[in-house]
Amino acid sequence: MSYKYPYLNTDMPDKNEVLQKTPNKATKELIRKISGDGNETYLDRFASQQPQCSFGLNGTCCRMCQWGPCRITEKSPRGICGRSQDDIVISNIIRSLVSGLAAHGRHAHEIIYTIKGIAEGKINLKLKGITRIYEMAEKLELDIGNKTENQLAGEIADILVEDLGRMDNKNIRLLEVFAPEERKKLWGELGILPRSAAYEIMEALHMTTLGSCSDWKAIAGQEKRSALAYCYSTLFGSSLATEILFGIPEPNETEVNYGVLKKDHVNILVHGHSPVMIEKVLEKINLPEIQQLARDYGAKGIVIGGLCCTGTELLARYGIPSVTNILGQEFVIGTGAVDCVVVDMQCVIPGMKILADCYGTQVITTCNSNRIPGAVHLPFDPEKPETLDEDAYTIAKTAVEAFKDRDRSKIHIPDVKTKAYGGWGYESIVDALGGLDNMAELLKQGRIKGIATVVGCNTPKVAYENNHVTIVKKLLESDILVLTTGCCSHALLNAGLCNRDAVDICGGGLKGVISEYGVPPVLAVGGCVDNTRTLRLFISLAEKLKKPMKDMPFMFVGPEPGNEKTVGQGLSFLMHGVSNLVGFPAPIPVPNPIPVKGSADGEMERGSNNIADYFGGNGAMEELGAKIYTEPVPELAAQTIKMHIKRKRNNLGWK
Ligand code: MSK
Repeated sequence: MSYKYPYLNTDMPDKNEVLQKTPNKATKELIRKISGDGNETYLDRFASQQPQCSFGLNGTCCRMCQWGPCRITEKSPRGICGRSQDDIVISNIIRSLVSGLAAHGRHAHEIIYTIKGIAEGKINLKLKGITRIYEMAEKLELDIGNKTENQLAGEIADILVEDLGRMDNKNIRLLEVFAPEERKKLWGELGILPRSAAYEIMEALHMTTLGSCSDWKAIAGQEKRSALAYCYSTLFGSSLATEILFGIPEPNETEVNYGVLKKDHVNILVHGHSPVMIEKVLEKINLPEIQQLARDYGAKGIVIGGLCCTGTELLARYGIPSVTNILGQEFVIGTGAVDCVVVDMQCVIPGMKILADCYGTQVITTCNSNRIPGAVHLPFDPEKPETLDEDAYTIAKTAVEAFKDRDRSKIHIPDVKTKAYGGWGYESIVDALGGLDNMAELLKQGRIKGIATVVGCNTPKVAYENNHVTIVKKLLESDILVLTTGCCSHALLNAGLCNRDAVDICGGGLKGVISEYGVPPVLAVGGCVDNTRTLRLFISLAEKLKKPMKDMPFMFVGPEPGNEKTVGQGLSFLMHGVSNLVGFPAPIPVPNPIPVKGSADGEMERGSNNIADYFGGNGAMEELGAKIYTEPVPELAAQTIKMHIKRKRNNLGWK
């Protein structure tokens, strides 16, 4: 059964449909187990929320002042203040976008201030990304002279801080040094070059508050400006700073999936996005006394498993097994085998703690922005790092101590483990595929028909992980190389697609590439901020082939959009001329087909509204050379992506 939403041209799945379609056998077992234990998950709460509000789904509810809420209908086409549907819809979207920008900005802030703390000798960590320090210093034209690596990193951090918070009318420095010339010129002509994350958030909220801007096109302009701030200040800022801090990732082989947990071990999960505190906690867990403590309590050892983007960061750097993503966080608690979850920031849902209480799992929060009632709280603050070592030790000890007190009678760990090859970065992809010249040639010859970055969250609105996995399998069959990050990467890692053995499902061209170069068909490139690695690759390949980005056979795919942060991910690529495909209609009224006036044979034409026409029609295409497609049915989504890539190749004269 599914929940019907005819005005969106789609359905949403109930628990039975998820059980039928979700690709991971372990997930099915755990959904049944948790229900059998009498506990609820997001699937039950999603059912209680049915039907979801049509105004919310269409983005036509305005809550940007205290006169409303106002809802747009045929009877009331304007809000109380006179605001139009277009103004309301675009304002809701930009507010989501800048929420995501704020989240990544806060993430960037923690990482960059950690670098500053290390450079000033206040934080007891060692910078590992020396190559990145020198590359950035050169790009930012710093005077290297006899400066130490820490001094240079400190100077780079200062520039990244300016990019987060600059108020005067100057460009984001990372945009100046990393964006393609052709795009910088275009953005300049469109008047959408951003100042900083903070300024653009301020301006977006300002423009959309009561009595401010009532020109939807001007708000759309601010949306594009904010998307560029998102991309270059917070994504590039976080990703590059993390590489300076912890080093550039190298591909490594490991095992992933729920079966990495062990009944007779202490099982600790790490969750969130910013792995600074956890880096220290790992150091403490490896201390002989903590290992001994685990044995004293009867455990045979300690297992660390990764959730969400902290999970993908640790997989990339240390080959630490990842387990699952945002919508799997309750399922893994339902194994009853998790002793402790250490969380930092973002994507930690309250339902996880509710279930943790049911299974006796300890939750430890480590970021002041992410408090959870009832959790042990030991925050990391890079500006007050004095207790970092001591707190990390307490976390390691508390996590191990949780093992001895827990009821172990409800444990069921699905026996599902998958071999995976993760930890790809910009440099390692280019090296593994024989250099940029060779990669460009592989694309031109059609051995790789195109590259899709398939990324992002999960949503309860499509059958869990089914869109991610189905779309990617179809793309591989058609010789489209896939790069992935974030929660999508957990689905693909667990499905065995980030493993060379998946070669058999690829088309002939891609099969040959995989066999020749020894790469897996899906390259897991890290957490959600690491989409910058893919963007750098797209930019470099377009430059190598002397083609504008908009002409290249590339696509951004977000099959299961969920978090507000996803809005900026897609728009970051759109701004570069890379079209998007999203797996569920955005909160924009769907342009439902309407009968052609006077047609006797039932002919239909595409419906229309300004915002859908801008993003999904000719507006963005004419301005940026890219548009957004929406398709919730995964088989049709894959078809759309293949057609898009084929069209690009035809226009380039490539077979
Ligand atoms: S964790 S932002 S649900 S990818 Fe980065 Fe996953 Fe999306 Fe959070």
